[in-house]
Amino acid sequence: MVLEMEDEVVPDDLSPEERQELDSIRRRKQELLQDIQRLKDEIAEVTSEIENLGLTEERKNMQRNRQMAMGRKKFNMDPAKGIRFLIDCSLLKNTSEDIAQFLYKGEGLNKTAIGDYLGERDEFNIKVLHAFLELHEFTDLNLVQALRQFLWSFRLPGEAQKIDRMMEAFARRYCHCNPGVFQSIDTCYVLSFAVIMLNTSLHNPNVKDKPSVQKFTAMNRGINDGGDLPEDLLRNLYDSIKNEPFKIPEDDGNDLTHTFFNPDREGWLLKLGGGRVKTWKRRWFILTDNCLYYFEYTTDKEPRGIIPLENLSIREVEDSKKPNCFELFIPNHKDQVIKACKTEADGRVVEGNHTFYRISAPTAEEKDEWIKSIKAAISKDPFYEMLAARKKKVSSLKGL
Ligand code: 4IP
Repeated sequence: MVLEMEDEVVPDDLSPEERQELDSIRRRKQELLQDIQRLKDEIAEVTSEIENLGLTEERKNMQRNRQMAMGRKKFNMDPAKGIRFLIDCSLLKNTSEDIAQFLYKGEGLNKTAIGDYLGERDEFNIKVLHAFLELHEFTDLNLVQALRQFLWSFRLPGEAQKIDRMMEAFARRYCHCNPGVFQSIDTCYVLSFAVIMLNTSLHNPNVKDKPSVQKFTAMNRGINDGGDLPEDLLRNLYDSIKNEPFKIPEDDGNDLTHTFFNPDREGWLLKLGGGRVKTWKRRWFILTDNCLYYFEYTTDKEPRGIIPLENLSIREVEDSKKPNCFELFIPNHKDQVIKACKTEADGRVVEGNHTFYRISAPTAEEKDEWIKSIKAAISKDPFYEMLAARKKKVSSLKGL
């Protein structure tokens, strides 16, 4: 845009000085008009830059949101990969605090995946677990209220060792927020399990024998480092659970009254046949519902055999032909046939004839994992041994 000078009427009778003065005024006016034009142009330029800036910022935001959504999806399928992806996209800092915050917020995250990540044995995951618990505020909550909050923030994994780590971290945090309530972290840990089991006993329809409050208090005698916990405290916890069962995330038909009793594992193993000529067969094993199933192929609908684990024990054994062996047997009944069934080649289902099942795993690690999972299934209650050890610890302090 060009600015034009207005037409002016100039009198004829101006003196030379006045004319000079008038010229100088005109020049100044012209300069001013040019300055204004320059400023207007500059303003237009800056405005357009700001608008463009807004657009790129918006585009960047959109990209960030897309990556975030992708990271959440990845996390739900494979937690470690999802976290890696978000760190690579600079959407998460590689610190236990930042990751814990992300899991605690839990926006768009599957709570089973959160539980799996937090339960991992890796040193860094354990750090995240502790940072995650720091975010939980348990001050002045009773143990049941704190457990409700904790168990709602993710889904407890089925594996006993993972649960052990998570409950230990919970107990530590609870005691930190509520000093003086329990003599030790172990006491808090043991009582937390007692409460979770009480929840199962009271609300699982398969449990016929519902414990009374007297039984609950009697069962927890001596757990406060050898001493008793106040009866009021136990009674309150009992009433709270009785009136309202624990609510856990994602109702996929597996609530907390079942979660603890379904350790799952599947994989290829070698099994020694039960016939006169012993042959090793590669079978696909599935451990579920306290039974060991084996299949010829992973895609088979019907198992070749089913071994109920009730009354069986498991031990590691050496075999001259195969590595990483373990055996299922009936304790103290060496020659008794194990109750099991198998499908004959012609499709008939018959009783098994093994007095022991010898199994070989592909690696030592897998052998250990299988033994651990089968032990957990056999004891029905995967925490039995874990808890027994702690109980022994907290009760043995009596008299010290
Ligand atoms: C068979 O050997 C297989 O090892 C069977 O395993 C086994 O049944 C048979 O034991 C054994 O004789 P051959 O195939 O060399 O004949 P699978 O059923 O997995 O194929 P188990 O009881 O181990 O399932 P007997 O005791 O059923 O004969």
